[in-house]
Amino acid sequence: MRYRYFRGAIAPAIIICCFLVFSSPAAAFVPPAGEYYGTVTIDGSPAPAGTQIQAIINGQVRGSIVTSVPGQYGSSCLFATRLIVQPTEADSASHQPIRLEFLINGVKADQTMFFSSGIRSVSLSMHHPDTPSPTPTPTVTTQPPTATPTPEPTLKAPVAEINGDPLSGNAPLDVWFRDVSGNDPARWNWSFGDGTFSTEQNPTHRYVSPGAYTVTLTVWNDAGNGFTAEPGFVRVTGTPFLMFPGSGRYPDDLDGDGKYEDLNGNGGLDFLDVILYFNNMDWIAQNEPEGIFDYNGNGNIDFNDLLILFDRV
Ligand SMILES: [Ca+2]
Ligand SMILES: [Ca+2]
Ligand SMILES: [Ca+2]
Repeated sequence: MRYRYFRGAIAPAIIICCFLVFSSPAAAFVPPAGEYYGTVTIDGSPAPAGTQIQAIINGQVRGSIVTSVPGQYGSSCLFATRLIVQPTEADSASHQPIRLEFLINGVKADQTMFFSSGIRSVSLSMHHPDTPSPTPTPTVTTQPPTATPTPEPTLKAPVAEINGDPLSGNAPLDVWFRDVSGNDPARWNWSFGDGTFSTEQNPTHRYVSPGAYTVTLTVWNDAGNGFTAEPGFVRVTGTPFLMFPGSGRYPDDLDGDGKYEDLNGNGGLDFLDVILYFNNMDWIAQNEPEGIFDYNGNGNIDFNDLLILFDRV
């Protein structure tokens, strides 16, 4: 009876065990650990101390470190704590290069590389997506190991749109124009409505005469162009801003305080400006926007203004 039981159940079990033992393959090669260190940034700023960095192979965590100083994980020092990455036997079973990814506080880092043993410096960065995402948790993504390349975003023709500041005021009026076009234009052509133009993206322009100005912007990129025209976009009031008699340039406000001291517009404050002021005091009062030459702010052009200008030379 015992023998029959042996033959019926135990003997096949022993045979299966022996088969399993002798048929299992030799242990696969496990590469030595890699040790990583370097800089780490989040959205372009140094990652704060306490940031968790995880090394991911085949969707599994194979190493982890928490930073102790801002913007840096591990270091090259001999005894420093580094991010130790230890692939498993299964990771190396395919005999293919081992793909290594990183998570920074649970969010995928910008860098992906092949694993290598030994000490290695790798600068890591991570950018949160523009759309608000749920609080990142330090769980492992279940992405397949081979990352599929994201398709290139297709470029669209730009849609022109403009802004500016200020859009009204007395002459001379300095307006800072801003390009707020959609679809990433690469070239710009502004027309300020007074016969002047600019190819800067965000130009500043000085209006010298009262009026309502139509501002246009043409934009280009590799996919096409866009155009917008804004009638009456800039409204300039007050007295026209003029060049001084015999001067070929507009006066200038050298320090941006709203008072114009470079009367001949040669880029500096000098005795010629004082002489020009002295010779044209009546003319200024009658022709120019008075306030910008009224240095003492008493409401008229007087000798005290002249002395103030003289003192500054
Ligand atoms: Ca000034
Ligand atoms: Ca001058
Ligand atoms: Ca005055």
